[in-house]
Amino acid sequence: MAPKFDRLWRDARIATLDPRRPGLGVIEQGAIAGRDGRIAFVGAAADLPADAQAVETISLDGRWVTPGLIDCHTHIVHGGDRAREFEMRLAGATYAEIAAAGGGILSTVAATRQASEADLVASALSRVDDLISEGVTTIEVKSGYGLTLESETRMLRAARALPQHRPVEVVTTFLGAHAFPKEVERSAYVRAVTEIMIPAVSKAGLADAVDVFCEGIAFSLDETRLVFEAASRVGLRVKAHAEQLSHLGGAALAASFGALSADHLEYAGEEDAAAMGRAGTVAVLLPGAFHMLRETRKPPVEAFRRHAVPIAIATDCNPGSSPLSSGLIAMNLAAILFGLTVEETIAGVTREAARALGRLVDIGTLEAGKRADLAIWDVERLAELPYRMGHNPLHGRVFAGK
Ligand code: DI6
Ligand code: FE
Repeated sequence: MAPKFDRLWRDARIATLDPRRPGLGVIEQGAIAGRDGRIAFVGAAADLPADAQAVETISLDGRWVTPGLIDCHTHIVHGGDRAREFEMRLAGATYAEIAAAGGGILSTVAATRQASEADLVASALSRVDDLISEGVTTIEVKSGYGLTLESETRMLRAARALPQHRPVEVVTTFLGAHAFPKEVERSAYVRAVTEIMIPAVSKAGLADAVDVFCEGIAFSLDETRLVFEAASRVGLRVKAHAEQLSHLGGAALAASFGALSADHLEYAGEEDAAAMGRAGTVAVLLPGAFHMLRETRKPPVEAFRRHAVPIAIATDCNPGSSPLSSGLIAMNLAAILFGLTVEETIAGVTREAARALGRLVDIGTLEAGKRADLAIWDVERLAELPYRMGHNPLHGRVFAGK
């Protein structure tokens, strides 16, 4: 019987990212077929069964196709913005002065606590639309601007509601351990996170993983360990904001818990890279935050390569340190500021970002059986994706075959 497809894309140049093929897994003169939202065929057009039929056949006129992009680290759900604080920083104010004037993470906490779930969804959607317009099909969203059980779960519910409004997959992360709320004593807050919030969020099925901001100005290494232990008790995978502003050891600790990823990593070193390589923990680089904070210390990319640490790139879209809602600009910044190759930048927002979310079985590459999430690009060379700044070459975007 002739194979029946819902849709067939022909005359495509395909970067499959299939790890069984070299480099980006390129197929020239390729074809992709979708059925029931999944990829039913991907390969050379010449290998398509001669009697294959599709309800709809689309010629891509030689355009490039990549997997739909994946933004694996965002704080896209939050109340308010910090434009006033940005103005103060440009006028020379220090972080401490801004915090004393009510700024910083806690000002976003105040704005987020005041926002209803509908407010949070509405404000997030404009940023989600920015990402979607550049071919993003999966977005990770963290909580962490509520810092009470009620407001953290409201953030997670808002994140989980986004796919009701847009064709996109959302993966949620509980980040109650982002900052210490003013009204609670430090150890009491750690207990609230580990004994109340993590079990409750897990029971409600609202989080896919647990994250900690492990930093001198946030959670100590010992506090981070307590949070990881609580996550492990309820069977949730962990990840960490680690070695962003100083070296505390969060990346190696995360690796010892089999973390999905360690993120930021400007102050990480050879030993951290070795531990991450052994554990299969992905290095998620966030060049938007590096840029906005005028950081000069760069993540140890050479060490990650030496220890075969997978490298992903994300926007870290948040109102303070990275008000960035462009995956393409994140790719450009990672190439220019951190020295990633074109192949690394493309793998970093597709295959390796899927790996960082524990979703590589289903997304991140173009292989038969995976969800049919495609980004179709009006470019001659894939290098144009990280090369051009402020130009959007997306021709089409397919989410789950549509
Ligand atoms: N690291 C960051 O750069 C952001 N969060 C984090 O853990 C900062 C978030 C903010 O400033 O609102
Ligand atoms: Fe972050």
